[in-house]
Amino acid sequence: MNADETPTFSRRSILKGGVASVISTSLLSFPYKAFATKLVEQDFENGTRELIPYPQKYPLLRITTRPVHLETPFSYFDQSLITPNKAVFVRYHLANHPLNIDPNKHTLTIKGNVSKALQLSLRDLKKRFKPISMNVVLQCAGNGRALSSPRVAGAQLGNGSMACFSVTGVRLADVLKEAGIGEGAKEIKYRGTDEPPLPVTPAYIRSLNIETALQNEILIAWEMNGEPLPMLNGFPIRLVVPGYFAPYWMKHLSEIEVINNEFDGWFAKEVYTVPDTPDHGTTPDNLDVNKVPLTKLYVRSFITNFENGKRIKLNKGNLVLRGIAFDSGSGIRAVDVSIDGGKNWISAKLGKDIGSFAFRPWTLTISGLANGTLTLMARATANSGEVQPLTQSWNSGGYARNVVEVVNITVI
Ligand SMILES: Nc1nc2c(c(=O)[nH]1)N[C@H]1C(S)=C(S)[C@@H](COP(=O)(O)O)O[C@H]1N2
Ligand SMILES: [Mo]
Repeated sequence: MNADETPTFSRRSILKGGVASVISTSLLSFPYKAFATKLVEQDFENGTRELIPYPQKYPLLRITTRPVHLETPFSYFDQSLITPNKAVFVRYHLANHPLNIDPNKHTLTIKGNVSKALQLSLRDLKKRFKPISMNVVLQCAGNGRALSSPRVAGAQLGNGSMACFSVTGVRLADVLKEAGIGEGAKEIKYRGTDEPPLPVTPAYIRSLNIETALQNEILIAWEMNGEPLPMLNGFPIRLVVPGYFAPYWMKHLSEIEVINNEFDGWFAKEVYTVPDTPDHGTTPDNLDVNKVPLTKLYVRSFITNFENGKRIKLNKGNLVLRGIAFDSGSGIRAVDVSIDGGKNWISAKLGKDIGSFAFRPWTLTISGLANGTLTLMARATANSGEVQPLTQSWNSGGYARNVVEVVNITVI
């Protein structure tokens, strides 16, 4: 981490000041060229976003202010495989999310069908369980929603609601085993310290079945990229569910209850579901279909060094393409690239593997190109055999987009 990554304010001042009072001060540096502008144009209708600085964050694309909802400018993904903490997107459902948590007072309660209920401080977690670090991809279920066709309601997200970073924490399984899961337990139901703003608003509560919850890679994490979690990304602890969509990754985790039934709360049963059809799609005139919860990430890939509509010059006659790919944890087997809109495909060279739950970088250099328009596409295949589709199935939530994205560029 270089010098300009050092926060120019103390954690204490952020927490005390709250988000609203510090937003107007220019505390943040602008180390990246993309941030020289105040507006970012994205390639979909009504895609212009303001870049807004928040505490512990570079200026990010504003989606909403209350709750705070920010996206990472896409150009960022070309600058480093690991997303710096300051660049990681932010999303909340409810306006009353915490702005101030004392890490010495915050506790995690484990209760319900357990032989020994626990109340653990951050210190207890660090002291009593074995810490694990791994690289993971966090992706919002609605990442790319604004590209849905026909358009759908909900936060109009480009593809900046994803990130890859390292996390450090302890295994959820170790903590659950310490509490002792009782007979007949079916799920864990868990929440953070966010409070619903109105009595009629459902709290943000999620659940996972016990079998999944006991998987080794699920962590209760306190560190991101070697530093405490930024406030807006879940300080002081969040659940990390590698390979699963972000709604499972509870921020400010405060309570886990072991239950003997299936939790049917609003945020578990009503949202984050997709049609129970083979491609998980339907049509706008057929919304009355059975739904299944969205769980694991779908395989995706992106070209990161060109955005749609750009006019570019070749580098010594060469076109150099760079990008990333990820899936739900089987790892990336191949990325194939087309420059002619999908007629011909060329294998890209996969870069360093930093973990099967992380972004996998890839590159491809194509030489001897003439001037003109190129239709670029990247298509990833996971080790599981899952391949990105060439056409996107549609669902009313705009969830789980993973179609091969098209990037048109003109060589001049
Ligand atoms: N406590 C809490 N955790 C939460 C949410 C929330 O609203 N409250 N939103 C979830 C969703 S839908 C997303 S996309 C991710 C966003 O994580 P980030 O803000 O660290 O990017 O947090 C998840 N965990
Ligand atoms: Mo999300």
